[in-house]
Amino acid sequence: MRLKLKGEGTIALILCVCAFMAGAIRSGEEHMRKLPAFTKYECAICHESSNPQSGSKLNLFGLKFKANGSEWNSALALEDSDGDGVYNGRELGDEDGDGVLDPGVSRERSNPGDPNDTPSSITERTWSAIKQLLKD
Ligand SMILES: [Ca+2]
Ligand SMILES: [Ca+2]
Repeated sequence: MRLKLKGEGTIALILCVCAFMAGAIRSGEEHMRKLPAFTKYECAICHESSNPQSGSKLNLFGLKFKANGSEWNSALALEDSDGDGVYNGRELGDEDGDGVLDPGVSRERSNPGDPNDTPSSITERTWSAIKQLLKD
């Protein structure tokens, strides 16, 4: 009988943990949907990990987004949260922060929470590939 109670207690604990994690994931998705774009980087826009667990650390943009009430607006668009020299609106593809992607933009240009990822770094790689093709 005692073992059965332990088993039931374990199952109840697992169900509580699963429900808590599902709530945390749903909460993260609600926040993500407030951004103008999130299809390329998803959770890594705000978290240090692309597959964050409950309690996962926020990156520099995630901290600013949270401090801004988890709202995307022109003030946040004009900041450069990760300090890479490219403001958040440029990186997320919504330069004026009105929540609508810039013309011709279908997803994030780069990650506003990653100082090593900028639109220009993509261009450099593209140019490098073009130069390599011209050499051949
Ligand atoms: Ca930036
Ligand atoms: Ca960046």
